[in-house]
Parts: sequence; C-alpha cells; structure tokens
Amino acid sequence: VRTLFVDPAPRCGMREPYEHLGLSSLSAVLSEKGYQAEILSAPLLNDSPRRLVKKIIRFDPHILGFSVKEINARRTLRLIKTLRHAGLQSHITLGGHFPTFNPIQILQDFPEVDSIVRGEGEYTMAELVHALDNGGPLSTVRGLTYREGNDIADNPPRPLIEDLDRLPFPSRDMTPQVIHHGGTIGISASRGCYGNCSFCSIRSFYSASPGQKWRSRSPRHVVDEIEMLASRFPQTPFTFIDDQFIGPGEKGKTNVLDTVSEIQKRGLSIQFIVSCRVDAIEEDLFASLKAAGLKRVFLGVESGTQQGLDRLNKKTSVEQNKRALKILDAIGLEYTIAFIFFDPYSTMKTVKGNLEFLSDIRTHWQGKKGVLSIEPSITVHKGTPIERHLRSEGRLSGNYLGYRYTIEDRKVQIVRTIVDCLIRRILPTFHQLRIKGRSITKRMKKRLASVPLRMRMTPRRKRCIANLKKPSGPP
Ligand code: B12
Ligand code: SF4
Repeated sequence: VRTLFVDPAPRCGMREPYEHLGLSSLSAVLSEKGYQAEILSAPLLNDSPRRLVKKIIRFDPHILGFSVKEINARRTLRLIKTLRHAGLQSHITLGGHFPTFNPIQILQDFPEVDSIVRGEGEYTMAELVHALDNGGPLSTVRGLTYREGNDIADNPPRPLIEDLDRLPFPSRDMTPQVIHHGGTIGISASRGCYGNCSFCSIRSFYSASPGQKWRSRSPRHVVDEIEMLASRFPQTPFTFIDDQFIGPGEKGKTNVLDTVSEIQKRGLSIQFIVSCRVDAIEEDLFASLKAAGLKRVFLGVESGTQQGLDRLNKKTSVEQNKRALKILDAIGLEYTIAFIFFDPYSTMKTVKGNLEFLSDIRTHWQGKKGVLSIEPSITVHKGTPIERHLRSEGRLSGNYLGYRYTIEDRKVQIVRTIVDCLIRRILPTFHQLRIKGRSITKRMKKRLASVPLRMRMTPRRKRCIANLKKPSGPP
C-alpha cells in the first residue's frame, strides 16, 4: 500500500523553511510497520496548487493524507475537489488541528473526503492503513471519523500516546532540503501545554483524547536523536517545536536540566532554539541552557497590559514579561517576542497600553538580541475558549472554515484595520525584499500599489467599512 502525506501550506516568504514533524512521525510509524509512505511538502518545494495536483496524480497513492491547519483549510479542500475531478481514486484522509475540531462538518460538506484522523495520528493512521489494506472494518479504529454508506461514523477517541519514547524517530527525508534552504532541524521533546490561553487550541486538541495532556520523552531518548542528527547534519541548529520547552512543575525543570547534562556528558556541540512562557524564565536554568547551546528563545509575551493578559488568560503579569526580558538580556540570549496587538475586547486604553509597553521595552527588541513578532489581531480558532466566548455573545460570523469578529469599540476597529494592513501586507514586502535582496523598487512599488486597490475592492473590506459606518453603541 502506497501512502502519500501532503503538507499543502503555501510557502511564506517571511518564514524559514521547516519540516513537518507530525507528518515525519506518521511516516516513520508506517515504515516501521512495513508500509511505504512519502511526504510531499508544498511550502518546502514551493509548489503551486496546480503543480501539487500534478505530482499527486503522478504518484497515484492508495491512501492520501493531508495535514490541515485552519489557515489552509479552504485551499486544501479546493485541492481535493480538483484531484477528484481529475479522477483520483485514493482514500483521502485528513489530520491535524483543523480536522480534529470539525470532523463531522467536513465529511458532511465535502463528499470528496473519506475519513478524518482525530488527535495524535500515529497509531490511528497505522490501523487505518492496515484496515484498508486487508479489507478490515474501520469501526474498530479508535480516533477515526469516516463515511459508512450514507452515514458518518464517529469512533471513540484514541487515548494519547502514554510513552513517547516508544515512537520511532521521525523520518528525515525533508531535512536535507530544509537545511539547504537555510532552515533548522525540528525536534520534539514533549507534547502538550499546561497553559490554557484563550486564543490557543493546544489544550482543547489534547483534551479531546483521554490521557495525560503534557508528556515528555526521556532526556536520554531526546539526546540520542540529537546525537544521531548532529552526526548526520553537522553544524545545523535545532529548533525544539515543543509548545513549552520547560514542562510544568519540578518534573519539567528536572527534565530540562537532565537533557542539558546529557548533551554536555556526550560532548555534543550544538545550538538550539526553544519556545516558552515568560514565567518559565529563571536565571540559573537559562544560564545552564545557554551553556548547552541555547541560542534563541521564542517568548509568549502576548500583551503589554494586565487587562490584555487577563483576557487572554495568560496567567502572567506585565512585570513577569519585563522580568523575563531582563533575565535573557543579562544572560546574553537572543529572543523573539510574540505579541498580539488586538483582541476582540481591545479598547483605546489597552491599545495605548500596548504601545507604551513596546516603547518601554524597545531597547530590548531594537537591540541586537531581540526580535518583535507581532500578530496584529487574534485569529479565532475552533476549539478555543475565545471561540466559545464570542459565540455565546453572538459576535462570531463566518463558519468553521474561518471565523470573523469585529472589535466592539469602533475606533479600535479602525486602528486594527490599518495595523492589519500594515503588518500583513506592507511590512512583509520590506521583509521579503531584505531577505531576498532583489529588484527592490520594482516589487515594492507593485506591492504598495496593490494595497489600496485591494482595500477598496475585496468584499471583506466592503463589509468592514460598512460596519464602521454604522452608528456606534452596543451591537
Ligand atoms: C512548529 C509549528 C509551526 C511551524 C512549522 C509548522 C509545521 N507544519 O510543522 C511554523 C512556524 C512554520 C508554523 C506556522 C504556523 N502555525 Co504553527 N505550530 C507549530 C507547533 C508549535 C508544533 C507543530 C508540530 O510539529 N507538532 C508536533 C507534531 C507531532 O504534532 P502535529 O503536527 O499536530 O501532528 C500530529 C497530529 O496533529 C496528527 N496529524 C497532523 N497532520 C496529520 C495528517 C494526517 C493525514 C494524519 C492522519 C494525522 C495528522 O498526527 C500527528 C502525529 O501525532 C503547533 C502547536 C502544536 N503543538 O501542534 C503550532 C500550530 C499547529 N500552528 C498554528 C498556527 C495558527 C500557525 C500559523 C497560522 C501561525 C501564523 N499566524 O502564521 C502558521 C501557519 C503556516 C501554514 N501556512 O501552515 C496553530 C494551528 C491552529 C489551527 N487550529 O489550525 C497551532 C496548533 C498553534 C496554536 N497555538 O494554536 N507552525
Ligand atoms: S502557553 Fe502557549 S502553548 Fe500554552 S496554551 Fe498558552 S499560547 Fe498555547
């Protein structure tokens, strides 16, 4: 049985190339069980949908699996329709966060899709392949939602994988390509997060299956993989994709310190990047991490006002935000600050507060060590607390393929529209040009010229402007 996994995301000019560790892990498990599996990464190969269709049809897999994030959902479903029109007969299954939260709706609305793998996919996918290969029943495959005649069957959830050390190391077919394009090696030491931020779907994703929500591999197992990769791909930095590199409580800290000492004991000279919450930043801990090769920290600062942090349910304070940056500066570590400028409840006061905060800390992010990564406004994902809130307030429009909301305070809504346009459309132009460094004026003119045009023309802008013209007051 030939299985083809596809990452259908478009290439984003601002982002480093990456490997899809979810698909690499699925592919490794299938190979371990004796099945042939390959991965097609559209962002890595810079494949247009048309080229992707051609490649998939040429491959002609028995089973075709797409990894779908909400942002890529429409694109993927369009692609699948085109594949079916072109006569593709494969069993098409979807996995990842977006399908996990919307399995029934997708199967109802898109007859081209045969099944959905919910939650962690390794063992569900292996059983699905086995059942399809042997004509076995799908009703016993836990974690699977599938078509049964005209009905949709939603099997019980599969418990989370208890011992992550039992999984084979992810396949590394994509790694040489990623490195060739200047990317880092992705590695996963744990799954899940102990936070419950209102905009994030991690907690809901892992809570949909029974079992412990945060799990880590043993330090020795992680360093075994690092050692193997460091000898295969010397000099390439690693990126830990863990939601929280520092796990909860003492166990989380001990785990990290054990990993550090294992790296040092084996004399591995590596560099790595991690993500964590601001309340996990401790001087001693991060000094040890730096000694083991930590190069950059991706920090979830998110807001500059206490009101904003509370609304996002970050369970952190503005002081903790500032303290974390001070510690990283003192140790001499580089960092990227993740910051969300607007949320559905933003007021002029919180917008000003955010600006003041950014201006307060600008010595950090304007300096050599810091980079500011602004998400102009929250994207509402299915399965998040903020989605439930906005829905209960009747403030969500759109559907599971993409939600929209307006900010209550209309002045803030205007500022958001402008900032959105600046950050999503204009700034990327400069960024891309700096990276690629070619035909600067030509591309800049083209890009800037298209912005006001698009603002006037798209239906979304029209709706947005119509909303702004409505008299203010409670909606
Ligand atoms: C690393 C990462 C990235 C990297 C690399 C992405 C990648 N595809 O690997 C980069 C930086 C590029 C990235 C970008 C973005 N990301 Co991101 N990312 C992550 C992160 C932190 C880890 C992903 C990972 O490797 N997990 C570990 C592997 C083992 O798990 P997995 O990928 O979920 O795969 C498992 C299952 O989901 C399932 N599965 C997944 N795909 C498939 C497919 C099939 C066929 C099957 C059967 C099963 C299956 O089985 C896998 C094995 O168990 C996750 C958070 C998370 N914990 O997952 C966010 C996350 C996936 N990202 C998210 C978002 C929103 C984005 C961006 C939109 C951010 C932005 N504003 O630009 C972009 C989108 C880029 C794009 N166009 O696709 C959201 C998705 C939310 C949603 N509901 O769709 C997440 C969940 C973060 C969050 N806080 O909510 N991301
Ligand atoms: S701390 Fe990060 S990963 Fe955890 S819930 Fe909050 S945003 Fe999500």
